[in-house]
Amino acid sequence: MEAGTLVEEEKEANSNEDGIGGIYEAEYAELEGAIVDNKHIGFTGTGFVDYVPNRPGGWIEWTVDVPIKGIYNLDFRYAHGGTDLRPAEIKVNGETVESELPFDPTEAFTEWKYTSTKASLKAGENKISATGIAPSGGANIDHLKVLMEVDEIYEAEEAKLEEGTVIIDDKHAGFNGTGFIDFKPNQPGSWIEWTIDIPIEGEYSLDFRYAHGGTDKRPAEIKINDEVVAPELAFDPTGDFTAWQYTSLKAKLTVGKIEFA
Ligand SMILES: [Ca+2]
Ligand SMILES: [Ca+2]
Ligand SMILES: [Ca+2]
Ligand SMILES: [Ca+2]
Repeated sequence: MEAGTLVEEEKEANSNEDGIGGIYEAEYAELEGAIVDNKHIGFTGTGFVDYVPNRPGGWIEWTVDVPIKGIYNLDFRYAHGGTDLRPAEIKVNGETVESELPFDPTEAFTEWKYTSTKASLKAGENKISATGIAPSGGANIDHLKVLMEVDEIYEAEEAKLEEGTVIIDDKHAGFNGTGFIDFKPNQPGSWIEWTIDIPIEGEYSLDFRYAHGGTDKRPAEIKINDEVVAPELAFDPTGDFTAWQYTSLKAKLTVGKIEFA
């Protein structure tokens, strides 16, 4: 099972996707040597920031609030319809984390792409800035996405198992780790229980990797800390015992035990 990404976390700043963090629009950030515009389509929020005038030194500074300390991806969504390079200096809380992050041409001012770096953020408010350093300043910036990925794999063969109702096997290729669990004998009621650690409470995606070469349906009941969160999660045929697929659900996690019966 993959205890995937934290999907949602309540916070006031903007929207959120696939991780701890969120999207911070450039047009709501603090600006110097830059203006808010909306004349090129495709942006999120209400517009984008254009470094105006086109010369080095303009900056955008976001205040980013994250719930826990850690390494975060900083993804800057931008467009640059010119042909020159428009790198920016990225600072976090006054320290340079990337002296020349590339913001290369995207072919059109309506073609938005991400350029990314990583930085350590502290819990609470962080100031993140992008200063245009090219002779013509920076690219047009739509938003900053700040995301800490929580992506852990928990092997079934290392989980807690009920003796006599499951076996650890490795006879079908394609598994991760050292093998897989086969519910054996084939009867209802046996279970796998994972204990998982998450950095922060929230809604996570739980992805179970499985194979089922038969034609019958093999749903499972999913419990978290003894509470049923999915009475019948589908584990439909995958066509072959070596054809591994994911079946997924989203659930709120605090600290965890995941039972699979
Ligand atoms: Ca400009
Ligand atoms: Ca925007
Ligand atoms: Ca495995
Ligand atoms: Ca079986």
